Amino acid sequence: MKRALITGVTGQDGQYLAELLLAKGYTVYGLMRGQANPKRDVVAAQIPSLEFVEGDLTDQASLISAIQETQPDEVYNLGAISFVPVSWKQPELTFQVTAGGALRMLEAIRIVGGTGGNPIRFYQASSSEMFGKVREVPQTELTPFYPRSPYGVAKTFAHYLTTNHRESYGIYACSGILFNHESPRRGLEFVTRKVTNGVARIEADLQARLTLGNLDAKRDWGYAGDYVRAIWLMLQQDEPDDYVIATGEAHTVRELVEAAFRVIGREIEWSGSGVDEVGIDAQTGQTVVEIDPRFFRPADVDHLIGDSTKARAHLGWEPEVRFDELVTMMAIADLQDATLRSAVAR
Ligand code: GDR
Repeated sequence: MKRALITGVTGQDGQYLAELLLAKGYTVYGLMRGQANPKRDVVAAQIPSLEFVEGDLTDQASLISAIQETQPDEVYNLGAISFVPVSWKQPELTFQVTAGGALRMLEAIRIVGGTGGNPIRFYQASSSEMFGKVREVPQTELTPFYPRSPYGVAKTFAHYLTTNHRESYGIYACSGILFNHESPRRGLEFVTRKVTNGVARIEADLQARLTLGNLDAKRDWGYAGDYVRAIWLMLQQDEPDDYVIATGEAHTVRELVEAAFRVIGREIEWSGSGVDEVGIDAQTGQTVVEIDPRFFRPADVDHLIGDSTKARAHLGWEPEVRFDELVTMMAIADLQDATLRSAVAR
């Protein structure tokens, strides 16, 4: 039976990946930091078979101990400060966790090594944010990086370091360059969930408006459940390599808003421009979307769209959930939740 260690197990991808590996018969350990971490109970209730091991991506010795204790066949490094705007406010912490965490985990693997001729395989969660101010459209494994945030810079460091440990020490180490991937488990701070949750709350009369930033940003949004399959496949190959994981279809934030309102049968019309742009409910004439400059970033990434030809050819991976289906899945989950809350409030 294989053993896996996941960092970032309390996040969206950590949970989906843990469930996938457990279903495949793995023993799965989640790295858990802090004292009485409240997220532990939440994840333990959700995934009862998951085991925990103490450790922190900013503490080298704790990672060495975690590897020694769990003796994993595979390590999935998903832990990061993952909300891009936080990285301008706390750039040093972002570097410590997102970049330094990958360095420390790779070093822990190098130092401890595997048991009985069974070397540890390593997965690094790289990001389309590394492409930033994109040099070509769509982006492939060969597209040069131009990160536009401290987060993107930290992920780029971790990406190159993973390649470096592969080439310097012969570690089976892969980076998955994952484009945005979402689900009903996505945090409320990310734009997809903010929109589907906002639309559900508007429908349930719990809020009047959605307040957003840059409506023109384009993203290639896929389903997290599909993307963790690709992550697992990367560590099952004969040779380690890096792969872009994307749907190949991009939409603006504006289109995301329109799609989410369509789920509740409302059509949105846009009026004005820049920070004065508003989204109006075509039937009622009410303003349901407005812009707040606070949600703009010091530098944004305007047009991400990935070409995952290599993953499709080498891994046999295909995304199964498309944009409209994804938005519908998220909006329906949020509608159920909002309806319940609204009933309780009454
Ligand atoms: P991103 O995701 O930065 O791409 O990183 P996010 O959903 O936060 O932003 C996507 C785009 O939407 C625009 N936007 C808003 N974003 C948020 N969060 N809130 C708003 O109100 C809003 N209005 C417009 C943003 O400007 C941006 O252009 C995600 C994270 O999961 C990373 O960790 C991961 O590496 C990448 O995806 C791939």
